[in-house]
Amino acid sequence: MNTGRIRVLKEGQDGKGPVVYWMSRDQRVNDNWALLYAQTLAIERKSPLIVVFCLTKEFLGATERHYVFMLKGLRDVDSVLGKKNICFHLLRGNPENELPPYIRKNKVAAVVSDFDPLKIKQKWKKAVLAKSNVTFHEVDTHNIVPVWITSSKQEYGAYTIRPKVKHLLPFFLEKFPKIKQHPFTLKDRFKPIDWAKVFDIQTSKNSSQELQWIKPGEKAAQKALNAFLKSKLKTYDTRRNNPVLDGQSNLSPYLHFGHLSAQRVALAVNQSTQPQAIKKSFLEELIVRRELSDNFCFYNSNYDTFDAFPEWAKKTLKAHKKDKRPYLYSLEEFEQSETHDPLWNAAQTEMVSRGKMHGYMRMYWAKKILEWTPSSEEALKYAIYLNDKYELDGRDPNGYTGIAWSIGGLHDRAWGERPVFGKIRYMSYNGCKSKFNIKEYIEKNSA
Ligand code: FAD
Ligand code: FO1
Repeated sequence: MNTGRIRVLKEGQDGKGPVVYWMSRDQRVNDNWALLYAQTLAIERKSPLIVVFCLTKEFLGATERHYVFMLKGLRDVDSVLGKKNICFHLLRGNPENELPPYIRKNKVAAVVSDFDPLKIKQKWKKAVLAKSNVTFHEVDTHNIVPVWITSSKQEYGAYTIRPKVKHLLPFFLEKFPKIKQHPFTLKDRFKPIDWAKVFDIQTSKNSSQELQWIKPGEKAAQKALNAFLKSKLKTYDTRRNNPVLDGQSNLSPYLHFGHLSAQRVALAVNQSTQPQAIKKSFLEELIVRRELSDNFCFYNSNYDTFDAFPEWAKKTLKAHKKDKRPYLYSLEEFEQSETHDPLWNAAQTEMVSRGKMHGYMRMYWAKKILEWTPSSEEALKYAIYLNDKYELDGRDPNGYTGIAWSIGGLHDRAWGERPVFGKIRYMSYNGCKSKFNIKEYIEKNSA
């Protein structure tokens, strides 16, 4: 594996015990560079290997439907690891409280963690590092090109990061080795996880929270990828921006929870027999746009605030701060799809009921929140709150970046000046009407 993916966060004195992979973002066994690297360290040390996941009570507004999806994926991880003689341990509570005592008690030899640019994760990691002096490595197994390799600074936009990623892809878009049957066994067997109990504690009985259209876990993710390659990749470019067609891949929940590796998707798309131009349009989103989001969140810790907007955008939004808004809605009215605009209401309803708003509508949805709230700061807060509460792929760098793009012109350029938006790119109901059958979209997504 290309060792550029690994960062040494701490060189400590190694314990005699097992190597631990602290799993968080990339919740899968296959195609996981952090797990592969942890196994290499464990085999070198002739140590057992344990995967540890810290299950927190809440996470950035996640609701029951998100926890059910995630926990079902983790239950699969537990059973697949068991067959490889790798233990899976679920700690309850915040990593900063749970991990340091766990590391001490089990005389952990070394810890490998996966990479996540979100502030909450950086905070967890910093706190755990401060309280434990064991060797600690970090592996970016979410991006194809590790964030710190692609660029050492926040990029202006797709046009500046694209050549950097393209140049580095040949060194990182490599095949995945398989996880080995682990040769060293943990002496004192831990008792198996009582998953029924975990679900009881974390979720209430009403399984209505469970989404019917998408199954969680690594196997389901692989199936969804195969189905996409077989029947949807070829029309992706022409259908992906039409919200009444099911033209997108629907892979984002799997990528968000790490049930599927973007590298696996890219390798599979490259191997497909589709023409280059078709592959290119999908890979632009999957690689350039997605890795641009991690670049933004990693290098700009204000990623969920007005401060992260480009200077030109802050200036123009301030200049139009006092403009009269054509409509004003409260967070409740937005949340209940109670605006005057049936198209916007349909997008909100799609997100609440299905847990996944169509990508094209997310831009319109966020931009109208800017237009119908007293300030861009308030619009940002509302958009993030709703996006993280309802999107299955929410609570993700792609979300903070997509919202900052829509409301704050991030990674975009200035457009013709107009009330409220200033030079921020505008989207209108009539613009949508000229692009797709909004009547059909509204009917399909009415509460
Ligand atoms: P496809 O069109 O099939 O794309 C495949 C993959 O490419 C996606 O899964 C994603 O990983 C990546 N991708 C596609 N479009 C983008 C994009 N614009 N930016 C970054 N990566 C992209 N994406 C999330 O994952 N979580 C979010 O919370 C989220 N919130 C958004 C909010 C707003 C206001 C906007 C404008 C965009 C948001 N996006 C978010 C980005 C994009 O809309 C979704 O990634 C996409 O719709 C997911 O559906 P899909 O996997 O079927 O997409
Ligand atoms: N990561 C964890 O390490 N522990 C959790 O309990 C946890 C809960 C959780 C709930 C919803 C959700 O969307 C993500 C959650 N994550 C959790 C983080 C997730 O694995 C991703 O790392 C980030 O959300 C994406 O950057």
